[in-house]
Amino acid sequence: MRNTYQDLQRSHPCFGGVRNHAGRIHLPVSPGCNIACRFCDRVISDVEQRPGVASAILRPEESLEIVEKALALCPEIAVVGIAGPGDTLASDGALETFRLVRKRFPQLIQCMSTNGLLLDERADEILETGIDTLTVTVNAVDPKIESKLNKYILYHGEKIEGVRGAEILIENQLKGIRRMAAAGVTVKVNTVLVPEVNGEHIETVARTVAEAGAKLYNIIPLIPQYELAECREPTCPEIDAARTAAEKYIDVFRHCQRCRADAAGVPGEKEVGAQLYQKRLAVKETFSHG
Ligand code: CLF
Ligand code: SF4
Repeated sequence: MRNTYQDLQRSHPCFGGVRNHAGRIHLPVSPGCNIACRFCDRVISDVEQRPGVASAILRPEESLEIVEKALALCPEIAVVGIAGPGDTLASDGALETFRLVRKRFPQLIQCMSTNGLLLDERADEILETGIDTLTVTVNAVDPKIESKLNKYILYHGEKIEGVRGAEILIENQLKGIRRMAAAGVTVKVNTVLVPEVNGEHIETVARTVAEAGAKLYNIIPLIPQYELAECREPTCPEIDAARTAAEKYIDVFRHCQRCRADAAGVPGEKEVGAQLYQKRLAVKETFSHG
């Protein structure tokens, strides 16, 4: 039986309206990515090809010992999340890890994050792992806007650029959200707010994902880097306005810490990742799909 949204508001640090002081550990088992967000430093997605960086990626079987140590260091940890550094469905590490963790630590809530390109396609496998919570990063539901945030997708062996790639991405994200929500998984949607690009579009995204079955919405301010290095970070009033617009349709999460893909501890309160992972992920500002 999966945890309900009501349970999760008490027990999951990213699904409560008020801070609940619960902890989470991220297991960095997903190196590669299958889309090209314009704000994502490609160092992160190319991680697989770089020997110096690959050592920071865990193998699924190594995760168990890490979780064990994390629980000893931080007993508040209630959630095992996988949020990168690439996409959780672009390779098999995340689903394999969830299966192993479920057997050894059945008490922990399992939380997966994805860009959603393969969500519908891999839904049965995901549901079989027993995850409780899912986050899908949906930055736009209009392909023209999405194409300004995403350069291309790699889909079934093909590189599909621009608006066409964005159309497929959005369609798959929404189909996937509907399917997972209908199966009883609590779905959160993250949107990276880039004022010049999707600033006026937040309300539409929030309404659309709520209609698809998402329960919670999280607006993540852009970290200006890579191709969007010239864009500005949203101001506090802009973030507030976006949250207010979204809140007409869906609950809004307000305590996001933009966690690293190898974070561990209580978000914003206690961080034990550095003690846990001998080498932190060799990436700059890690974008977590959290
Ligand atoms: Fe991690 Fe994300 Fe699960 Fe939370 S983080 S995979 S939902 S357990 Fe949380 Fe961190 Fe914000 Fe993410 S504070 S970046 S929303
Ligand atoms: Fe992939 Fe995430 Fe980077 Fe986008 S932000 S390219 S989904 S790793």
